[in-house]
Amino acid sequence: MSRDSHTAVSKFLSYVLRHEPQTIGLQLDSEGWAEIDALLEGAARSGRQLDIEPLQAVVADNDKQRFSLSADGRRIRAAQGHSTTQVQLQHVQKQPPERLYHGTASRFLQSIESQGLVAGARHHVHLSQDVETARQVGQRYGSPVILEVDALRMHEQGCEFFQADNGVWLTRAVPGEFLRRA
Ligand code: HQG
Repeated sequence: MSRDSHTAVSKFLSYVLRHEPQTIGLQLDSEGWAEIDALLEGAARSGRQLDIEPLQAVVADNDKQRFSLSADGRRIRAAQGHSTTQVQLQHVQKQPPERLYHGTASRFLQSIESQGLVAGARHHVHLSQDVETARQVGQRYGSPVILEVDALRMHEQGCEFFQADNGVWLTRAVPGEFLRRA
């Protein structure tokens, strides 16, 4: 599969598995799982020809392991990043490392200084284990800025942290007192 069509399939899967499953008449369970047959049928009904092989190739090769298959191979879900209220993924709670990182754009800094990090449309704030990953996340929105999060101290004060199947760290919000420029 060409890189372009790989990206197109990945974007389509993100759209229906994280945000708008109803646009193809797809039902996700509360853990985010969809029947692959129903997804392919829903895609076809909506005029999008998607076959099982490219779908499996995107799951296997995805640069960020965005999608997982169930053990029986019949269901698929997005690892994280949901905004649809159909899903309340029970991520495994975990003690975070001392520091985590958040990449953002300089134009958001003023607002982040006054409100801390908020989840926005997604269910969680996304944090990275290393500075380089955070930089890649931040540069999607403009000139990147890296914020360091006192994750362990937050955790010790009762904030829950989760790690998604693909290693991304998640928490509900990060108050300003736990943030500094890296
Ligand atoms: C910013 C991609 C103003 C926040 C990436 C971010 C990641 C605030 C933007 C994953 C704010 C939200 C998530 C505040 C936070 N005021 N701006 N108080 N608090 N923000 O895309 O973390 O390709 O929803 O800094 O690689 O950028 O989708 O979150 O810039 O892993 O798999 O509001 O999405 O992965 O943007 O990215 P997003 P994110 P995928």
